[in-house]
Amino acid sequence: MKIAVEGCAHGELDKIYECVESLQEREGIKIDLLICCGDFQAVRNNDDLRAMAVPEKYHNICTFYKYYSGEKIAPILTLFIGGNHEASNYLQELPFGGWVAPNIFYIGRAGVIQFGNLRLGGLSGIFKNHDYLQGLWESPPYSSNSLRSVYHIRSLDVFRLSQLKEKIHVMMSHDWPRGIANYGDKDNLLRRKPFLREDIESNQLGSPPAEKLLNELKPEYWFAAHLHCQFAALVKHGDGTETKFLALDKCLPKRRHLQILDLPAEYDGDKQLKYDIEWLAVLKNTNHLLSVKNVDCHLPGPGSNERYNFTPTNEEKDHVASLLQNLVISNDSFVRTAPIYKPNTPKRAPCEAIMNPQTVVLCEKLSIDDPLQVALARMGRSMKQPEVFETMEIVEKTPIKCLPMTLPAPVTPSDCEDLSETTSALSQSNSFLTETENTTSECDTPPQSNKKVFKRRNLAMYSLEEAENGNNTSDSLVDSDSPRSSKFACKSNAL
Ligand SMILES: [Mn+2]
Repeated sequence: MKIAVEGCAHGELDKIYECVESLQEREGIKIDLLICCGDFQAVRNNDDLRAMAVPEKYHNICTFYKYYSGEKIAPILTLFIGGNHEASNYLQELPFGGWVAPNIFYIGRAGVIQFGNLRLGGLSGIFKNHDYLQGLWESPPYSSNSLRSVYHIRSLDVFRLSQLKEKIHVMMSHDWPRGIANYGDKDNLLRRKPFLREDIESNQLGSPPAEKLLNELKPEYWFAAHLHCQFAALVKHGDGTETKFLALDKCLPKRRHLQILDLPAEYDGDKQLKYDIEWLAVLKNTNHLLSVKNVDCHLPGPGSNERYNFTPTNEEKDHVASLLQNLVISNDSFVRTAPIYKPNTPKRAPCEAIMNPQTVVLCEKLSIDDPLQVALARMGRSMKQPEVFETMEIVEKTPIKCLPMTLPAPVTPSDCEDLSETTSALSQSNSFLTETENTTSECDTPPQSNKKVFKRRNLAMYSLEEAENGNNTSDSLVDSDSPRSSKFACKSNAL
């Protein structure tokens, strides 16, 4: 089995697929799977651009929209996690993962998926200490605050991953696990990225929860992106196992953004994308721990009276397997829930959360809650029913707006002597990482009340919680005729 790993994609799917295809031709190989470590930018249309935390000058439609509309089909099965530059409104439709376009699969806020006999895990977003313990409270329309906090990693997702006991082969995070710089050629890294010195020396560089997961899960490989540079490390665990870590650059000419992984045939299996039973059982076991409050919440641990170990038992796994029947994730389940891109349409910040049938079906099967639906219900709002947009509806050939790039040469780890070019675009990548000020703009379509078609059986428990807090009426939590909560004026702070 051969896997291509990409660092930050930044919407450059055309370029990435070109790279992979030219590599296949040159080497006479077949790549089975492409994995992308965040900043994927699954931007479907102009509105989605306004749900992405980037400065206005980066509001570029790039190339994902072609794969969403059906104008192009991803030539290689593609799996990705979220980073800090995403169409967050779209990723929020799929908290437990799903197809964002035919042949392009998002792993979810956190998740584990199988490809053949290979088990891949992912953690989306980046770590920010001040949001780590918060509930999953964000929803469109985003404020200047929630536009950023929406992609900050939450403890619940990390807690869920830490319940896994079966071997994870490949793990992905967007930011690096904290401390990882100490396990590779740190001096070389500092020569290329001198501004990282202070953070590395004070052990502030990277994500503490990713570090914890790396030490607990001990995957064979860990891939990351975010810092826009290639860096390899080897972590030796106490039990004799090892994790090979590799961070990759973003997709730019002459940058080390793509890595081919050649795995033994024992991983091949059926080479189909499948749900992971242990992971789904963890989701089911921990569903009651979901909080959608904009406050810190704490998860159970040793010393409390309630259950705190949610590693599924064999019975729990068997039960989940019986609920799903078929584990293969069929490409057919992809649904277009938002309009395809049309040039020259105004960029309006998304006001409404769209219900994605992929999430509805999975939640129904497992009897788990869609966090976004619960967050909205708490405010007396409901999700917009998807208008299902037909395949190839009005597919027009649209001009590529991204800057033309020459085809970058794919690299291998042995290929890391020539480092001079890696610092050249430093200032550019720096500015991209910077979180900047926003301007406020009016959102002219208020959220509509929609008759709910899909019911969620566990919503009652949240209405109880709400009644205790004295907010709204419990009616408003179940149906949608009551006015929206005043907490979210129809005003959106966007870029
Ligand atoms: Mn990033």
